[in-house]
Amino acid sequence: MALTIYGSPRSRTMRTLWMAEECGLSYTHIPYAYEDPVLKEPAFLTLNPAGAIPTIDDDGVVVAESLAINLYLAKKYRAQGHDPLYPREPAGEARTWQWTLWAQAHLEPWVQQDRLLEELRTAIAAPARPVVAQSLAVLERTLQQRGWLVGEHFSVADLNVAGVLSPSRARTLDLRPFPAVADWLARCYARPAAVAVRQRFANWAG
Ligand SMILES: N[C@@H](CCC(=O)N[C@@H](CS)C(=O)NCC(=O)O)C(=O)O
Repeated sequence: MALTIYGSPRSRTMRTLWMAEECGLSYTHIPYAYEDPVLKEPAFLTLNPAGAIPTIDDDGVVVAESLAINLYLAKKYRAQGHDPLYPREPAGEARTWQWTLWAQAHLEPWVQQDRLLEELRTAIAAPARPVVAQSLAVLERTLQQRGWLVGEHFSVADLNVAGVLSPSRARTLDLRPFPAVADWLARCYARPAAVAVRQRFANWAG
């Protein structure tokens, strides 16, 4: 098994590093930063035509888009055994996609910290607040009913949504009206794999 993960931990690649840790995978890490010109060179564009990180190459299977990568890794490497990260049944799988696509469509655009969007973010900060609150309320209602998003234990659905709602992003939000979200987020980030990977890359400057 030869897995290569491209992308700086100070980017969405952190989610993929977290998933690799959850799966207990060993990998080669090529920590390109998002502004590295190499991302727009032909060799990298062959891997990912969007010229973005994270991107992985798993024995020739090249996948981009952080949340798609995580679904792939969870399905391939942790769909079996105790507390699988990927559900075995179509219903659980559908709910996993549901949460993943929801996070990408309804959460990420409003909480992302893309430097290129700095000015725009400042301009939309006030109008974005109620939209974020609306999405957090969706999550709150769900997590008041259940401990984890899909099934009875932590899964890729939790990782993908918590990855979008990373601690640095969550710090910018007022989570007091959303205690179940705050509790769930704390449980996600207290997982040994989350703690380990965040500690490993805590002082990453790239
Ligand atoms: N939706 C994509 C976004 C990928 C993305 O925009 N990555 C940033 C770094 S976090 C990047 O590589 N930016 C450089 C660029 O797009 O030119 C994902 O979740 O992977």
